[in-house]
Formats: sequence, C-alpha cells, structure tokens
Amino acid sequence: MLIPIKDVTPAVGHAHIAGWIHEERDLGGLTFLLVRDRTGILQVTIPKKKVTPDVLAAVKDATRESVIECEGEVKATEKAPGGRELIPETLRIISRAETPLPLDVSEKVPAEMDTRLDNRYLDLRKPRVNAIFQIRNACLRAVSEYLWDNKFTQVQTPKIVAAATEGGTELFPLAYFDQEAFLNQSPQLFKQMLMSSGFDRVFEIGPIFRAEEHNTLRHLNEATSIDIEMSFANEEDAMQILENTVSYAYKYVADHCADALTTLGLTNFKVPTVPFPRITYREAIEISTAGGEPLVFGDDLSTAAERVIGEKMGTMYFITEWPTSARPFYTMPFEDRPEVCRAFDMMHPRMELSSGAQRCHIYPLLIQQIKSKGLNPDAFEFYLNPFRYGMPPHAGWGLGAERLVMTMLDLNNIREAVLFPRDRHRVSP
Ligand code: AMO
Repeated sequence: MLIPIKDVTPAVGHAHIAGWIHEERDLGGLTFLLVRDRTGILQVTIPKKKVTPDVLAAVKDATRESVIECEGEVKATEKAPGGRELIPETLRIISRAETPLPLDVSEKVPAEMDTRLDNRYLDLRKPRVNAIFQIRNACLRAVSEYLWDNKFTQVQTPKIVAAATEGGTELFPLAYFDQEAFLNQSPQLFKQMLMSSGFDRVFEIGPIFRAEEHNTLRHLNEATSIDIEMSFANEEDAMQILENTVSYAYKYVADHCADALTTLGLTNFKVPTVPFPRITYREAIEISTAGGEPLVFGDDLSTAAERVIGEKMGTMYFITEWPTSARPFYTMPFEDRPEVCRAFDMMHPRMELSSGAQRCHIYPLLIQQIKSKGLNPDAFEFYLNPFRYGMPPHAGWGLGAERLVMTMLDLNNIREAVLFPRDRHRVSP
C-alpha cells in the first residue's frame, strides 16, 4: 500500500511511496532524491555501496520531475526535511521526465506568468501554487455549505443564451445552428425567473463569460461567479447573507487549511468581522474626492478611486444607494428618490468583490427601465413573462470566486487563482 509522504515517519518503519523527483543531489558515495507528492516532500537517501544494482541503475537514469515509486526503511535524521529519510530496497521509474524541463518546479528560477501558464501542468506541481487551489476548493465548499445551511437550493442555469444581461455589451457570440446565441455573462435573468417559480432561495456557482477587451490583473474573460437570489427580501437581507458567506469562507479556510496557508507564508491570516461597514455612494465619492480622485454623482468608481476609498476603510465594506443611471435595468430604484437605487457593491480594500441589489419586480417599471437603457423589451420576453404572473419582491448578488481567492491570499494577479485562465490573449491550454 502506498502511503502519503506526510505520513512517513520513523514510527512506520517500512514505507512504500510514490511521487515526483523534486531535486537530485549526487555527493559521490551518496545520492539524495527529494520525492514530492501532493502531501509533502521526503528525502530518499541512496548509499551507493549498500543498495541493489537495480536501485542504482534506476537512480542513474532518474531525472528531475520523473515519477518514481520506492520502498524501504524509514529512519530518523535531523538533516532531512521532516526529520526522516527513506533508504530504498526497491526503486523504480514509472514515468521518466525528459530534459531540460520547460519550467523549474523547485522555484529556484522565477518564471514569467506567460511561461508558467504555457506550462501550467508543471507550474501546478509547485507546492505554493497547489496550495492556492486547495484553498480555492475549501472556499467554494464553505460557500456552498453556508448557503445550503441557510436553505438555498443549488441550481444550474444555461450558459448558451439569447440575450445580454449586463447592459448589452461584452458578449461572446456563438454559432448556434441558424439562431443568434451568446455565452452567458451572468445567471442574472434565470435566477430572477426562478423567484417567480417559487424556489425562494437559489444559488449557483458557475462560469460567466465577458468579452472584455482589456487585459488587467483583475479581469478574466471566463470567470467563476457565486450567485444568489432570494425572495421576499430587500438589499439589506442580501448584504447580510453576503457578509456572512464571505466571513464563513474565511473562517473555514482558517480552520481547515493551516498547511496551505503556511506554504503560502500567510501566518497572520485574519477572518473579517461582520457586519462590514456600509457607506453610501455619495459618501464614497466624497472620500475619493477628498483623497485626490475627484468624482461627481453618476460616475463609476475608477480603480484609483477604489484604492483611495479602500485605504480609508481598511476592511471589507459595502457601498450602497447607487445612482440608478449607473446600475443595470433590473435594479429597484428607491420609491421616494428614484435617482438612487437599492444596489450595493461589496468591496475588499483592494477591489470590488461583489455586486447586488433588490430587483425591480414591478412589470411596468421594469419595461420602462429596459427602454431607458436603450434596450428592446421584445428581446427579453422570456425573462419578462414571469413578472406578469406573480413575482415576489427579491434581491441577490454575484460574487467573483477568483477575486475572493485572490484578495484572501493577497495574490497580485487574478490568473493565479484559476487553473487555466482565459484572458485577451489566452485560450490555451
Ligand atoms: P457584476 O458584473 O458586477 O454583477 O459581477 C459580479 C462579480 O463577478 C466578478 N466578475 C469578474 N471577475 C473576474 N473577471 C471578470 N471579467 C469579472 N466580471 C465580473 C466580480 C464582480 O464583482 N448580475 C450581477 C450580479 C447581481 O446583481 O446579482 C453581475 O453580474 O467579482
């Protein structure tokens, strides 16, 4: 039976392990192989005069990143990683790696992001890179857990669609037989339709596609969105679910990912406290203007403005009461002051993580808002019909999974938080 490398201790006596050769050091009479599996690194020590000719031949043929298996005695030694070493009785190369390697897995030679992504299968072998995806996995598990525990039903909505959601731009067109179709930008319209169907609370974790031309450190053309929608709820109800979901995810990672956090050097990992502070859009533009990034009512927040406000706030926070003109047609305006609406953004000091709102569930008002954005209601018939036959008031949000992981782990580039990122210049691998 193979045992995980982290479980190899002198107490097990004899061990059978398999993994990749992380490093090889030849000291004449002695060869050291550092063997890595998903759980850790083990030193295999080969005293040339004491091992069998088969072991010697295999070691001679072994190259870095080859997959090997070996079996032998485990001994305590202070000099090796984890304070133990294995002296092989058998050692076999299962899959020999060619030389030279296209990328250095031991991270002694830093590589450009493009080289790393071109050779992502090798890049992902780095313990630090792997740790990011262990944490991403824990994060999404925690999000699902929290939402299931709070009576949300997980759903899957189509990714091949006939209409835009986020304003009619940034769509990838698709060859769909003899019809016009696109890759979906957001499950927005579908999660709202499900409110009319009586689901009450739904969530989806799935891909969203945005044909954004710009290439930045925080945008992808294919991202993962965590979406919720809830009935008989307003924007404040949605914000509470959001802050609790995010802090639950942080707590879960803190409790379950200690090794991965250590690998990433995040020894001071803090769970954000709830509730997150709320400031209005007007307060946000005042802070930005006072901080040297002048904004007027109606402006979107620039990256520079987000930075100024984020520095002032110093924690996760919400921006509420947005100008109606700056938000999508499905947002509910305040009844007594329709120039502002029940929308919010949830911000990390570095960037926006989520947008949400109470939605407009009033059919004639929704038609009017679609028209006022220069869109044709006929294109939204499938979405609008549910509003004619009994639609409860509802609210929801979309939270970018990559931005959540990126900010949680203080990563500089959003591409670090995706296995195989899709950006302006990359569709492969
Ligand atoms: P929005 O367009 O603000 O809102 O998207 C919600 C969140 O999704 C993430 N995100 C992205 N992440 C990486 N690259 C991208 N190109 C990208 N685009 C979006 C961000 C963002 O905050 N339908 C609304 C949500 C709602 O109201 O329920 C929507 O899609 O973290």
